[in-house]
Amino acid sequence: AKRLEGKTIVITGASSGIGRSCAFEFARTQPDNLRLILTARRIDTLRDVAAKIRELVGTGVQILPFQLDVSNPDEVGSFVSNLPEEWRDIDILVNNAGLVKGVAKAPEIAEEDIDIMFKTNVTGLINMTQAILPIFKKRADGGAGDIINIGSIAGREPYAGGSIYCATKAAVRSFTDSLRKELVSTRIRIMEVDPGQVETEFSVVRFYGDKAKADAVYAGVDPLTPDDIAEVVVFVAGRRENVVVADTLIYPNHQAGAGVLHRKS
Ligand code: NDP
Ligand code: 8X3
Repeated sequence: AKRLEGKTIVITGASSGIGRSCAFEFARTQPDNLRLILTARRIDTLRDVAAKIRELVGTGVQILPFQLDVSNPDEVGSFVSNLPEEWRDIDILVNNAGLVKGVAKAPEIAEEDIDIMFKTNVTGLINMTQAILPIFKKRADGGAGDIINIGSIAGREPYAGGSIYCATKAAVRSFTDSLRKELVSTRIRIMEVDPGQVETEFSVVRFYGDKAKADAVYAGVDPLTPDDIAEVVVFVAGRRENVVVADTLIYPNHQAGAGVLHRKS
């Protein structure tokens, strides 16, 4: 826990699911001295998350809710310069914002769905990384800081009805691995956390708000909770500086691949 003391952490997609849980878990682990910059499109929801964290841990954790659409390159480009000065010395970036739209198969995939998945999951994550890296690179030893990218089992095992989403997560994986190699002479750590099935708003978003369809995804199975993934994210961030947990894959017990789930009938 001491290792996270005084850190400034940016989480994208902190209004829901895994990102939201990461905010709580960082705060719970380091309640005395931490700065959390919580970003997403829904600023009111971020303010609620911030209030709940303050209720739980008090004011040792400073929280800045900040509206940011990672799919908008201009917003990402001005993100750091729009932060209050004392919030700009970022130590950890959790690139979590992401989404899936639909289960359509080619040639029926809507152009706008293709576009939003790539803009958010791939270009957004790359733009965030490029926005923050200059801060890391100014530090001693060639630079220091952590980037934790949320990938997915879907980036390792593509499945029918998920071609675009799977392609975006495979792109995250390639970008992450290249980046780690580019930065090998620095103290900057590039880490990827790949969840299997986690019950969040993910499926509600996939089915365009249809809650019944989303619930059916989790019927008869026992998915991970977003807190399960947050524990791993905070664990990798909390290792001593010479330890890089480069890559992890986390399944619920009934899962053994993308869509390979034991379902109680
Ligand atoms: P949720 O839908 O619960 O959360 C997604 C978060 O991303 C929300 O906070 C949302 O906030 C944010 N977001 C979406 N688009 C943007 C955008 N353009 N700019 C900024 N923030 C955005 O889903 P999860 O918590 O499950 O998803 C988090 C990550 O985990 C994603 O990258 C997802 O691909 C990955 N993942 C999820 C798995 C699962 O089974 N649930 C499994 C493997 C990986 P807002 O709408 O307010 O902008
Ligand atoms: C989410 C996991 O397999 O439901 O990234 O697409 S999957």
